[in-house]
Amino acid sequence: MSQNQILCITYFDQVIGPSTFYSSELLTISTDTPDINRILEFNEEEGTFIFAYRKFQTVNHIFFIDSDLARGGKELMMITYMIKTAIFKDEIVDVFRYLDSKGPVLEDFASDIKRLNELTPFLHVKKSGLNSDYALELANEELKHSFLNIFNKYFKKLAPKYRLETPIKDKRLIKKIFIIGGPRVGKTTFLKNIELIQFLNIKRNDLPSRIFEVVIENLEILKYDKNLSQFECKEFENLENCVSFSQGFILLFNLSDKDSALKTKEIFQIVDNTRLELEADLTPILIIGNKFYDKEELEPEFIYKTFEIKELRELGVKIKYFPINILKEDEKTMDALRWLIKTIV
Ligand SMILES: Nc1nc2c(ncn2[C@@H]2O[C@H](COP(=O)(O)OP(=O)(O)O)[C@@H](O)[C@H]2O)c(=O)[nH]1
Ligand SMILES: [Mg+2]
Repeated sequence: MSQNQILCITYFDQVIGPSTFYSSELLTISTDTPDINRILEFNEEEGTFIFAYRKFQTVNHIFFIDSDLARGGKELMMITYMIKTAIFKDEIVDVFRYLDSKGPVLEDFASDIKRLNELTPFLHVKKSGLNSDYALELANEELKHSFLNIFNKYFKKLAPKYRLETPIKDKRLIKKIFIIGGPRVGKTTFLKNIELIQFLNIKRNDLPSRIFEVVIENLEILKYDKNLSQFECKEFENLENCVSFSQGFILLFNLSDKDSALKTKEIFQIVDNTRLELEADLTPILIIGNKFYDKEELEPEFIYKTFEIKELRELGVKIKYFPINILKEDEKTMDALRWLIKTIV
């Protein structure tokens, strides 16, 4: 089976915690796969859910097996099927629909696993201190054989009949939302925090919010040099290309620091001048004043004036200002992002 698909079974070991029971491929940091064990740590309800994670999109089924040996009388297990995809809107919808449709297959798979008699006693064999990638390696031949029979049967059922594999994206189709701001205003913190919020929200299961999560993956900090003469993003080393492929901007500054607002505006002005030279339309702009400390905050009037919010709005630009402590106010952060994404999607 191709590397673009992985089927993985995890369980909650009473001694070690979340552990891999078996996987079609060893999951390491370098595989770019989500931390499945962490998913299991945060979820203890039976059910099927989809989780979008950078390069992998996953469908997961959590289930219990009755067991006299387990604390609470139940073993906790999870089946995860993931497909590697690029992160652009249209394809992602297809992949999600596909994963969504595979929920019942995961449920049948779980029923078959539950019928493996030797499984629950085996889950309680002490495995700590033993060096193995998967718990299954320590099982007897009979359990291994019967488990792998089921595993392979369902892996086949899950595999797409047609190629879902995403080709290398044409650079011209790349769309970016750039985070722009002066030094130490919280750009990295903002990005990291959004990833975390997304992770903790994995239970929200409707298709629009999944697409929303995926759009988040197009966020990127626009890099610049000290003199503001050189700009680059992951794909492009000049400002013209970065701007050409932008679909929105997030302007970030420190809400207690006037100079920080002016610096962010200065940087954005260079970006916008390039946009004007390219005769491109101005894409939506989200402005976030990051509330850092308990210090006094800049007046909204100053911010409106600095960023020319009123004038731009009159020109038909979608632009909105939100004061937020990006480190603490997750809900507000997501509301602001939701506003931006709604104007784009
Ligand atoms: N108290 C507080 N500190 C923050 C906040 N946002 C960022 N920081 C801190 O400010 C520093 C600069 O943040 P960073 O994200 O690296 O800024 P960047 O240079 O714009 O990427 C770091 O030490 C962060 O921990 C915030 O909302 N509140
Ligand atoms: Mg940074």
